[in-house]
Amino acid sequence: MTPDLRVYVVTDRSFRGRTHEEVARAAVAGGATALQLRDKRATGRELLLWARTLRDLARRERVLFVVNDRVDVALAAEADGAHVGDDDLPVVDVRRLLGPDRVVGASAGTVEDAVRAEREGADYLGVGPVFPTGTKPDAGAAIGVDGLRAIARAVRIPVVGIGGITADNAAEVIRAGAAGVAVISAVADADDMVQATRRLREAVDRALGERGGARK
Ligand code: TZP
Ligand code: MG
Repeated sequence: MTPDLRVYVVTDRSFRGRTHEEVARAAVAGGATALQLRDKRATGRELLLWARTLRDLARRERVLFVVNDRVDVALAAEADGAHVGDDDLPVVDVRRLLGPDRVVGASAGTVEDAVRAEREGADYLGVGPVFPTGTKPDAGAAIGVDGLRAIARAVRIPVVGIGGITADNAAEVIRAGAAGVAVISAVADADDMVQATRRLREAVDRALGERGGARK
């Protein structure tokens, strides 16, 4: 399946006391096309409960749902897939565990990482940080839209930009070759999360339209 990654909202409990469910509901109401459950502090048991809640919501609303880091939780919750990075199981093992039909996402900050993840069986890449971000202190230096463009050109699978993306710079990310934008604080820390998601969706759809419908 080719996932719709246009507006990919990563839930986070670090903003304004909002829960994963509150962020996810607002995101879907505003037009998010994909949800990722991300929580570095939760126990496996807690994560599974949230994963089931978000999985139900995502199914009802027909958006993609993936679990960050934890392939076991993704499987137990029957999520659509999992997203892994350098500290998690290698993509090749995640693919083996999830099988051919679930979605495997991988983080990549360099062309080399990206090409390897594609070869190992990733369905899409989260590429960044595109812009500086305070949300992930260990994310490394921003690669800019030029870094993103180089990665998007080097692989055939779709890439989403992540890191410091807002409705104001989302179009640049799409113009650099991304299939969508992944955001945390632009939604989770917004005064109005629904409206913030809607603005992202409008910016992405407009930029994709101008690019000529090339939705890799
Ligand atoms: N991976 C690279 S940057 C980042 C992650 C998880 C944080 C993105 O958060 P924000 O608030 O959208 O910059
Ligand atoms: Mg991870």
